[in-house]
Amino acid sequence: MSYVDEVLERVKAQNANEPEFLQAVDEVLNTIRPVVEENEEKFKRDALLERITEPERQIKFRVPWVDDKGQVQVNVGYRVQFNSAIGPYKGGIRLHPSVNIGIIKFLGFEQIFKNSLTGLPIGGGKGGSNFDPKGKSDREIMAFCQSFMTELCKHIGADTDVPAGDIGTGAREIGYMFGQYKRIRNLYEGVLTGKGLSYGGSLARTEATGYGLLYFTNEMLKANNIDIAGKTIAVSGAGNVAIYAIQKAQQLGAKVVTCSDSTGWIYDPEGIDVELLREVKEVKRARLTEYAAARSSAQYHEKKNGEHGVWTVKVDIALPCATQNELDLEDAKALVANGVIAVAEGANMPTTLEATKYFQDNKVLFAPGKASNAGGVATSALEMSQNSERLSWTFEEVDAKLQGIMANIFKNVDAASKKYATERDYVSGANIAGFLKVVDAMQAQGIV
Ligand code: NDP
Ligand code: 2IT
Repeated sequence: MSYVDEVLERVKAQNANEPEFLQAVDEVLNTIRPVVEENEEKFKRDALLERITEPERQIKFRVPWVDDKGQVQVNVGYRVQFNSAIGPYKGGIRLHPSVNIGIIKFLGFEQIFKNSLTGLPIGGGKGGSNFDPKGKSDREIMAFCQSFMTELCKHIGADTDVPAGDIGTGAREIGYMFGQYKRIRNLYEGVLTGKGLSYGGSLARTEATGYGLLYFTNEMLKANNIDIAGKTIAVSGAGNVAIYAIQKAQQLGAKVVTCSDSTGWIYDPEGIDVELLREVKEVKRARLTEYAAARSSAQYHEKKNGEHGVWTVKVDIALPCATQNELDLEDAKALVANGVIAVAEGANMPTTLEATKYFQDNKVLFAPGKASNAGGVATSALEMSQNSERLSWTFEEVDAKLQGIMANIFKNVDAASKKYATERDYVSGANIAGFLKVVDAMQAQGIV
């Protein structure tokens, strides 16, 4: 049995109840085979793959808080510090009722390679809680965030581990967490990114993941002689990544006709009104029914079990920006039958392994999230740099750096796919390019 297969079996046996983590490991280990085979003996002796698939540290803690009725609620908090070979742990905090250790481990594992691809000195980590922010008052959100940080602050720091936003964690939550960190640790430092502009946040961090997704998509299309202008796009999600993906797609001359949230989806053949969407989602924190009510061209579809939503619409490009495994084989077949030419992941692992393979087999250009959504964490690293030098750069400076980083990621992913896999296999390209730097650093640092 090959070394990769041995480790895959071991990881499956040891993490049997963590399907998302197994899925992420399966994809990465299977695509880095050519590099592992070149170094099989050394990697095996050094247990390199065993080490890279085992988090350096996992923290699990109780998060008690008092709701508006005076009732005490208890959630579970997590931080997985996966790999610090190339820099302090870096990755977001997810607040969603579905959160469990397997989901946080999958996200932390993906983050190792994504962060490596940015070319910036950041290791991989992720955190979160099964807390559900939906329907909570501002005071309840603050109570939760303060309790969460009261424990988490013992384990993080500007040079140790720097959390940020993810599903359910935006500027409001980061603000409450930052306040509590500063209060307990008595340190004003860049311990979190995605901060407000008045207390150390970076311009363009809010937009960065969505904008970066479009910069990457555009690079991929240009390399294949395709113009994004005039193309029709389906976006899923209606959160931070989706909103700024829609905005940048429109700035590049494309037309985005869909978006979705956890309860329904919109088809708007005139093109999504992004300002209205921001008002509904960022300001009112309301459902997409409010978007449809305010816009006559929009059709609202309630989400039903087994219904395939935005992926049934005929489009040239699909950008899944909501959550993991939201695009399955049936969706992929529908998109291909409708003539889709490119799929780029804004979310983390939104496409199932079977759907990814179907796209690749059908010559659809496919950009994996760890490359195409890396603009968010890259700009977080730029926020860390600004905090360290106690300066703030202009929007244009940050945006220009983000564009350069995304173009560079595409160049490296493309080159790695050509060198080690097949041309246009950007999944293999991303995993290999991300892996090479981390492995080099791990080997240089000895058995740790
Ligand atoms: P938000 O919380 O801002 O938005 C998430 C969106 O997806 C919301 O519209 C939400 O619906 C919808 N959604 C969430 N979970 C589900 C679900 N289980 N089923 C259906 N819809 C769902 O999160 P982000 O935009 O920040 O994150 C979206 C994705 O992008 C995630 O996979 C995240 O890990 C990834 N990502 C985020 C980055 C960032 O910088 N924020 C960076 C890189 C990747 P509703 O409005 O009803 O809540
Ligand atoms: O998945 C991700 O890359 C993020 N949620 C952003 C992480 C970060 O540290 O900015």
